[in-house]
Amino acid sequence: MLLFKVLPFLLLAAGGLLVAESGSETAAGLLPIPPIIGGEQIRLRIQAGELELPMGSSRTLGFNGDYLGPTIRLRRGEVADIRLENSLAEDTTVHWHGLHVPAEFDGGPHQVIRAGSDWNPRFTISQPAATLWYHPHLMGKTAEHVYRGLAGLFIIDDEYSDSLNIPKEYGVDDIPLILQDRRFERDGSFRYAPFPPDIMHGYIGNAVLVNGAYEPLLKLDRGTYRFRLLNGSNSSIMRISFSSGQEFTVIASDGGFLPESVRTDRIILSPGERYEILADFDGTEQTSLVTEIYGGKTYETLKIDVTEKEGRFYDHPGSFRYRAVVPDKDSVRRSFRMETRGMGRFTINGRRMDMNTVNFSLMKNSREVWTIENVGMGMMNVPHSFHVHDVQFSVLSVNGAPPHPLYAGPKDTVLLFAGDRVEIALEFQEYTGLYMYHCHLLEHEDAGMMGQFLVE
Ligand SMILES: [Cu+2]
Repeated sequence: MLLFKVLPFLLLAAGGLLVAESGSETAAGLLPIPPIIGGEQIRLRIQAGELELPMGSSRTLGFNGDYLGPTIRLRRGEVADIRLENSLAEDTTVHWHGLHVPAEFDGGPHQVIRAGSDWNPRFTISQPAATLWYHPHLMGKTAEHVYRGLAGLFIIDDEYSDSLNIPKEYGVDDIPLILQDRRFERDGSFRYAPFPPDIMHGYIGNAVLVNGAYEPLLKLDRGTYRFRLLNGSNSSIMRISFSSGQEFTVIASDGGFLPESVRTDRIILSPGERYEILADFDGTEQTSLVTEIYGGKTYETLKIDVTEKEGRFYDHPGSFRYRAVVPDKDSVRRSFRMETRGMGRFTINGRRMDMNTVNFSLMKNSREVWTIENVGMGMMNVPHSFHVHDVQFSVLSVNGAPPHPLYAGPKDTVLLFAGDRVEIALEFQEYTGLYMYHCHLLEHEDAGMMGQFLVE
């Protein structure tokens, strides 16, 4: 299931690939690192901007800047007090993806931040160390707002992550990588203008940006580096590796550290998923981070130059503390059929998202077992990713077998190719209210592949 299936995947790219073949002398600069923001009050201004890239300039959106946003960083136990100012001429929302938050502050489609107004969510961080993120979630507009640049990382630290002997210096040996494909037009800009096939297959790009930059350079001393990877694309499923073919160690998934680290030379991230990896760079070499888009092309996304300077090497931990969600005998079972019923009709259990319909209710302080199935046939054979708000869940099985070790840790988003069936265990604690579940391929989500549940 974590290998790419060889499926005919019709990619209808509008326009051609207009990015000049890049040699070693591209004008690209150093990898930008989003600044850290934290403390007692966090201010985020949602604003319009312009992103300059080697191919041209694009009209974009950002938090406190032209494109993307700062990395929010808080500790478990701290209060997140966030003042968002929407300076746009249109409504939006901001959702805290992967965070356990009160429903009223979840930032889903019901918590609209009107054009020109403020929103002040306030909640206590009560979950383990993890790499999470934030992005808009306005009904029918999520894809466009994220595409234009509204996204940022949200890092949580705790005593356990402090105690680990792993790279921790943000931007130095602990490096955030937000990967996003974008479709550049003939004029060198990107914009969000989907045609009906783009809804079916996702708004797939013809170049991949890292932290909002095109083929940037990362200069490293010899040593061990930690990368926090987010697939921030709208719909592209990405397979990530190094051009050298070197192996690395995966230490964390969506919601925090894995029970056992995983040694591999490639990982797949569907939109919204995160992994943290440790990679050793020994000797002077040039390598790059390679991104292969499912059904699309392969890109050398980030150039990595290793200098002769001796940095620090770390042993890669073999296991971590992780408390899985274990169903009990009272656990309610539910099933979710993700189904494409024709062009633009994306359903879960036969229904499209309706703001006025609560799809089901469940009890606070209960555990449940959900079975999710991608019911895909023929032309409707497309991947989906299933995301649940408020909780980190445990994957019990994939197609009847125990999950791959990469899916054995805390998750909030899972990838399902056509025909796949995934069983997850969830625990709903502390908060009541209305939360979303949906496909995280944003074109599918906006086309209705979403529902809402009420915790009572
Ligand atoms: Cu989908």
